[in-house]
Amino acid sequence: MKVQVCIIGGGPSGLLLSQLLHLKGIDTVVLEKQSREYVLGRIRAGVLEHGFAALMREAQCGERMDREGEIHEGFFIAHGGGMSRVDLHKYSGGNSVVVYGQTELTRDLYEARDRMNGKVLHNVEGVTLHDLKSDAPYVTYRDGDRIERIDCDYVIGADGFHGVSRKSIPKDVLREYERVYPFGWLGVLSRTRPVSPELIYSKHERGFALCSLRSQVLSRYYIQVPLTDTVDDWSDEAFWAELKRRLPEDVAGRMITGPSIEKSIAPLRSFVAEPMRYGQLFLAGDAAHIVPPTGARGLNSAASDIYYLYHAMLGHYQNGDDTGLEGYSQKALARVWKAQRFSWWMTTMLHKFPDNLAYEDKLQSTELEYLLSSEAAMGSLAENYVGLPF
Ligand code: RFL
Ligand code: PHB
Repeated sequence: MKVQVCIIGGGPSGLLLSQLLHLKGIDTVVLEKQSREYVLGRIRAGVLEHGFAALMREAQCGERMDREGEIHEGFFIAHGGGMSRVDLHKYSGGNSVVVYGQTELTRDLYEARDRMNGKVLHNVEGVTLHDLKSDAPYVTYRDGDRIERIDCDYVIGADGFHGVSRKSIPKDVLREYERVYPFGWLGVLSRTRPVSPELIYSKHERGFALCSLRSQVLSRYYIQVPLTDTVDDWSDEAFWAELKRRLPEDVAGRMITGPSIEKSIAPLRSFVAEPMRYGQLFLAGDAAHIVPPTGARGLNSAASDIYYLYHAMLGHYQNGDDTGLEGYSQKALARVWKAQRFSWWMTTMLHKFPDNLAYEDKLQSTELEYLLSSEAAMGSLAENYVGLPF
């Protein structure tokens, strides 16, 4: 097979780029290791910044998101038994976020690719990248006993944190920056009415908690847990009891509980790989960077990579102008690091750090008090949460 752009990974990053390029007549193929059902079974992000929503519309995939997604103009921070509202709309100059699940968004992207006869291959094994430094790179994968080969102009590594693309860059070229946090998030999805129409981020002595949602009949809740915990350690009853303990009394009192329909633990990690380009390979999304979910930035950082790559590819194929491709890594990383900073800051401010000095705990509480008392600090939080400009 010969295509212009070979995309590794059929998560939101890979599918969105494939869809955008297809609409401009640029030929792509997406190679995905898992089945479609598996990809759609992963419960992940829920909050989309407005720039991402605009990109979904540009990809002709925004219809259901606009119909079923919820516009959120603020969220709450619970602390010391009370709650403060962060008015995103007011402090970001009229912006908001869209609450729409990554699962639904990925489903919309797959359906759009199907409608346009896009090439998305599932269950591919042994994906290997070749000759990335030449102007004739190619990708091979196993299909049963056969080795298939795809020749292309460019390879996009959109295969997530555990993918093969980043690992194809020589170790002496790649620089990795990482911070692993000493806790994870236990998440529960439940077919219950959300306790609050807007998200609640809770800072509590027992650990962080988050009340999120997918719709007015589907709730998504998280609690901070030690890395040593497993899902089996947490019955539904134990989860609900602990969640309630970490929320203000009135919120806990109106919490509707029910059976979990998904329960998983995600470790928290900050990670950036530089550069995001090696020869004809371009990394995008979780393949190049990970944030702890506290700032709701992960998927949104992937979206800005895709935005830059999409425009860089258009420059190349439509105008013979490679400045976008040349500048991709630097431009993408500048925004990636801002999302890293924001996610680290939110995580540090709201979680319980078991090894903190009493002094550090005091500073942490002061950080939150300062935030809630300062219009300038609120403005900074809001502009980052709704998404910095691409
Ligand atoms: P993905 O979604 O991991 O997709 C990569 C795809 O590549 C496939 N793959 C391969 N394919 C072929 N060959 C190989 N060798 C391959 N290896 C892997 C994988 O099967 C997969 O399908 O990366 P992508 O597309 O870059 O998307 C990134 C987002 O998924 C991620 O950043 C977000 O989910 C992070 N995140 C959140 N982001 C937000 O912006 N807002 C949120 O509210 C938010 N909440 C979250 C989150 C992530 C979470 N977890 C579980 C990590 C909440 C949680 C709990
Ligand atoms: C979610 O709904 O999964 C979610 C929302 C906000 C976050 C993280 C996760 O900051």
